[in-house]
Amino acid sequence: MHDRDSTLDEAALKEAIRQAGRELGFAAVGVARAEVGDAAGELRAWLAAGCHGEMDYMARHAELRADPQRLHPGTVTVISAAVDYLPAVKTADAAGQAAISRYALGRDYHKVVRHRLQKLADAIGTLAGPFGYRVFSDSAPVMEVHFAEQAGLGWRGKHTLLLSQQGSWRFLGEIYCDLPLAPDAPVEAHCGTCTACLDVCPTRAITAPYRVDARRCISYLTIELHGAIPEEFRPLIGNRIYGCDDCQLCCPWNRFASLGAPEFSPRHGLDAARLVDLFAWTESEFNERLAGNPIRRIGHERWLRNIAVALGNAPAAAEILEALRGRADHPSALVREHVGWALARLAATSSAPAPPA
Ligand code: B12
Ligand code: SF4
Ligand code: SF4
Repeated sequence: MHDRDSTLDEAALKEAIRQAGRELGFAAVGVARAEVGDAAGELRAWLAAGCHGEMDYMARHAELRADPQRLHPGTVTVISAAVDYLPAVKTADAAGQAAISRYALGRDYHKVVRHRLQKLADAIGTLAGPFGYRVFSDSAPVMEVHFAEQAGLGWRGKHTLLLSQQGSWRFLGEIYCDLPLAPDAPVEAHCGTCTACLDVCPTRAITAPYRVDARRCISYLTIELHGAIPEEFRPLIGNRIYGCDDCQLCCPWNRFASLGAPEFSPRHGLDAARLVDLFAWTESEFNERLAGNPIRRIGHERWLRNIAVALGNAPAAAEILEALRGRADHPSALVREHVGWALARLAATSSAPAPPA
């Protein structure tokens, strides 16, 4: 294994790592054994049921996900870390306003979290001497929620996300390493009899406590899915054009959440943007304005697809009809089809008889 320059004992080293994590702005840092146990079987069952939809990488890398040593040889310990991201946002309730998931309003977390983890790994190297490691944040087949739970960072909420008494608005990241640190103890779960997240989900994607069928989840439909959004879900998507926060917004524990780092604050007024304005962005405006933001990954075509659906769910105002008609001849068949759907829906809803007074 590695040589230790330091005289720190195991417990003192772990405390020093936690302290270094706090200094780097992590909300929590904990240690887990690099073993996935029963979670591997549950992952396989979820895949066998087809819940991953078109996310082929989930099936392709299942064995690496279930076996940390295969992903990074020599790994015996997972240092799990959480970063708060909740931005102070304006509400997206006004008619014609776009709803973008809170995690995607500012800088891309993949880079921010991995950069911070690299600094934590450097600090650990100073404390413990040279060691073998690799850092991740949603960047490789790693069972992030499982390790965070095992490391005592919180419990798994019924919505499947990691939840703690400080809420769930947290990104997760890990350091796989060869330091034989003693694992922390998992914390007790505090969902109790609450089922708010299951009840509130607009598309009934939380099909049972602790199980999300991604094919029904608005986050999957607006971010991961490449082709047409199934028609049954379009009216339920409302004005959500990128991701969905509903199962977290309703969670009672999120009343105790802290605001996140300034990097995650909304850019370009994305927390209060109008659908018609975002729909008017050209491809180069999309690429320029969203440089460094996670939304850029879906590309301009899917951006227009998503906004077309939201416009179809908005009130049939003249400027909305005009914006949709302006994209009716878009070169992409995907965009044209969603624009056609939106125009037909607005025509049907605006000609429907008004309800009796
Ligand atoms: C694939 C993925 C998705 C998919 C699938 C989500 C899912 N729940 O599986 C989609 C695109 C839908 C998605 C959406 C979102 N995601 Co996501 N996603 C991931 C990813 C890459 C893998 C998750 C995974 O392994 N899923 C596979 C299934 C099998 O795992 P699981 O649902 O956790 O199931 C476990 C248990 O619940 C149990 N289980 C499964 N079925 C059953 C059934 C029963 C009956 C029981 C008892 C148990 C059980 O076994 C499983 C294995 O332990 C992780 C990053 C990572 N590498 O881990 C981020 C991650 C989970 N996502 C994250 C976020 C922020 C989101 C969104 C909030 C984004 C948004 N605002 O739109 C939503 C939330 C939706 C939700 N309620 O899950 C964060 C969550 C942070 C946190 N606090 O936990 C992560 C950790 C990324 C990160 N690094 O921060 N995501
Ligand atoms: S993110 Fe939205 S659609 Fe997905 S499970 Fe949560 S509430 Fe349901
Ligand atoms: S809404 Fe209720 S059931 Fe869902 S994660 Fe939060 S506490 Fe648990």
